[in-house]
Amino acid sequence: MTEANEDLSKPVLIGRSSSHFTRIVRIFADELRVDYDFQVLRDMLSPRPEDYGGNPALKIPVLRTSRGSWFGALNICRELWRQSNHKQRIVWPEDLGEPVLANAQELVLQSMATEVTLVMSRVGGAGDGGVHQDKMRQSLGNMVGWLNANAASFCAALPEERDLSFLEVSLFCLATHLEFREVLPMAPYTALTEFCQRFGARPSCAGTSFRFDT
Ligand SMILES: N[C@@H](CCC(=O)N[C@@H](CS)C(=O)NCC(=O)O)C(=O)O
Repeated sequence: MTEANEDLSKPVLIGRSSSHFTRIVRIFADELRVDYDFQVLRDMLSPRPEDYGGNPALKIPVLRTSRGSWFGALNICRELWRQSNHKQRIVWPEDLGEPVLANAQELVLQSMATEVTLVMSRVGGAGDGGVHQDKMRQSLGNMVGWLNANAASFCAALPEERDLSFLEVSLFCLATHLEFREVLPMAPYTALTEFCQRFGARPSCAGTSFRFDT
C-alpha cells in the first residue's frame, strides 16, 4: 500500500523493540487499550527523515495517524490518551508540582537521552573513549544514583488516585534499558531494582520486553 492511499484508521507506531522511548509508548498504548500497527525502523543510522515518519530529528518513536505524525514519546502518549476510550487517570510531567517529582522526571529523561548518545556512539563506531564520553558516563552514574536515593520519596509523592504516571513508565523503561544495553549494571541500585520488579509486574510491561528486532 502506498503512502497516498494508506489506511491510517489504526495508528502506525514507528520504533524499535530495543528502544526505551518506544517502550514508553507501547506501555501507554497497552494501558490505554489503543491498538496500533508496529513498523520497525530497520536502519538506526538512516539519514532519511522519511524513514522516521517525517521526523527531521531522525529519532524514534513516531506515531503516524490520520491527523498527521506525532514526534516523540510524550507527544505520542498524549495522543494515545486522546484516542483512548479507556480514560485512565494519568499523571503527566506538568502535574509534578514538587521539586523531588519534577527533578526526578527531568533526570529520567536526561538519563535516557545521555544513554542514547552513549549507545549511538557505540553503534556508529565512534568508540567508548574521550573526555566527553567520560563526562557523560559520570553524569549518567550521578543521575541514576540520585534517582535511586530519591525513589522512595518521589514514588510516595505521586498522587495516590492515579492509574499511571509518565514518570513511573519512563523510569521503568530507563532502568531496564540500562541493564539490557549493558550501559550500567543495575544491581547496586536496589531501590530502582525493587521499583522495576514491582512496576514490571503489570501486563503492559511484561508484554513489551526489550529485544532486538530481526
Ligand atoms: N525526544 C525523543 C527522543 C527519542 C530518542 O532519542 N530515540 C532514540 C531511540 S530510543 C533514537 O531515535 N536514537 C537514534 C539516534 O539518536 O540517532 C523522545 O522523547 O521520544
